[in-house]
Order: sequence, then structure tokens, then C-alpha cells
Amino acid sequence: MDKILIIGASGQIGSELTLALRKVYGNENVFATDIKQAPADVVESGPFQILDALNDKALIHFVIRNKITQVYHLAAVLSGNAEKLPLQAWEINMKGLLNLLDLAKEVGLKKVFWPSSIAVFGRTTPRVNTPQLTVTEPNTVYGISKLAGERWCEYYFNRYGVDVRSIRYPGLISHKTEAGGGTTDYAVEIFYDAIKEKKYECFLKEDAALPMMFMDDAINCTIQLMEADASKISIRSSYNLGGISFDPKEIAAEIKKHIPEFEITYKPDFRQQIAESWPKSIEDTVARKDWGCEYVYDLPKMTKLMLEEIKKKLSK
Ligand code: AKB
Repeated sequence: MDKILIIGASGQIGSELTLALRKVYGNENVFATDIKQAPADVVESGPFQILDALNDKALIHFVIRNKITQVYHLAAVLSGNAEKLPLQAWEINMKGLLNLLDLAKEVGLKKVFWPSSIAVFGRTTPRVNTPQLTVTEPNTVYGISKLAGERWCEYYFNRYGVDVRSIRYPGLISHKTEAGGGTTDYAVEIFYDAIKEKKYECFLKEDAALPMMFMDDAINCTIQLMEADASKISIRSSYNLGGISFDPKEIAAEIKKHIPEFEITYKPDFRQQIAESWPKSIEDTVARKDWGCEYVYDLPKMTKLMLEEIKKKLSK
């Protein structure tokens, strides 16, 4: 029986992935950890413990004591926040991953998942339908840490046989946990402000198109990748996932269909520069061919569900 450790279970991806994995592997077999308290449904549905993954001794003790066989390492400082404290962000983003890869090698973990990002691309990358293999010259500290992380993942696979798998997530959109410190956060904030204020001031320009994905699709793809037979995984750095692409003007127009009085205004800040260095859309045929990734949510379907769910949440 697999025993799964989630590092970063209180965050945007971690809190939802923990619940999804508990459905597949059983509540008691998915150990949620973070340096901060997790949402009530994560704490109440199975084991949760405060754990700092940068502490390599605490991490190895946890893994051995609980007979962990798979680890999902989701803790990271995202693009916007990382620019405020670059060296600290580098330390957090890299040290946690390197601790884990080395531990995987030493104790022989069966599988490791680590998230990369569209942030590995930069100004010299083709921005439309960005291919799996292309120029990667990131301009942000977050992107540099993700690109270095991808190289380390591939290195540990090639050199030591560590079965590490990864996805370059686009911006993730969820009604359960709010995003924190990223460039794509506007696409979550906009729903809350649309419902509460009927207006939103966007920190990106109206035509700043970026690849995005509804969280349910991201969770399903992640589990699909981790369950795929190892022989199907041809990419050991990180897989492109396309999702859906839109700009602030398009999502605002979609929201207006449900809230006609909604208005968006634009006041671009430093994150506009980051957005301009990232792809507008992503090509993901390799992921589709290797392990059959698929998405269910397009912009209209996602917008409708986000508005319904956030309205429910805010009226509680
Ligand atoms: C961010 O905006 O920093 C993240 C990402 C695209 O990796 N959401």
C-alpha cells in the first residue's frame, strides 16, 4: 500500500490535491504537511502535521517513521513574491527540492512529484503555442529556480533512477483556496471582486494573455501523470500543459455575461513585465501522447462555476 507525503498541503494546489489523493489512496495513507495550518477539510479528513521541508533531518525522519513511498512537493514562493526577496525565494524553492531528490535516492522512494511552471520560459521563447522543447531563458527568480529544478529532476532520474515527474503548470484557478503571490493571481481575485464590489482593478494590461487552467483539470492531470506507467514518461524535466488561454479583457467579458454591471479597470504594476516574458499559449502534444492528459474546462464553463461557488462561499 502506497503512503503519500504532501509537502505544502496548505497551499493552492496542495489543499485540493490532498483531498483528491485521499479519495484514491484512502484518508489515512495521505500525510498532509506544511509550515502553516491547513484548511479544516485537510486537517479533519486525515493526518496533518506542521513540517518544514527545508529541514532535511526532520523530512527524512518523517518519511522513515511513516513508511512514505511517494512524495508530492508543492511548497514554493511564486513569481510576484519571489521578485521581492530574490535570494530568499531561491533558497526556499531550491533547497526543498534538493533535500527531497536526495532523500528519494537514499531511501528509494517509489515516485516524486514536483511542480514546474510556464515561468521557465522567457522573452526569447516563442510566445504562441510554445513547444515542449524550445528556448528557456527565464527573467524572474521564480522562473530561474523552476528551470534549475527541472534540470535537477532530470539529473536525478538519469544518474540515480529517481522516478520524478513534473508538470509546467499554467496559472491555476480555484474557488477553494486563493492564490498567493503569483502573476496569474488576477484571474482568481477578479471573481471575488466581481461578486463583492462589481468592479476589479487589474494589475495586468487588458491584452496580457496567459495560459491558465481550472484547478480540477490540473489535479486530474497530476494524478494521471503520477499513475502512468514509467515506460510512458519520456520527459523527466517537466511536461508542458496547455489548458486555456485568455487575457484580462476576455475573462472580464465572460464575467459580464453573468454580472452585467461588472466593470474592469487596468493599473499594471511590476507583474505586467513578468506576464510579458511568459507564453500566451502552450502546446502540449507530448503530454497528450505520453500519458493522455485532457481538460474539461473552457473559459465559459470555468467562469460559471467560479461565480457560483464563490457566491456560495461568501454567503456562508
Ligand atoms: C505564478 O503566477 O507565479 C504562478 C505560475 C504561473 O507558476 N501561478
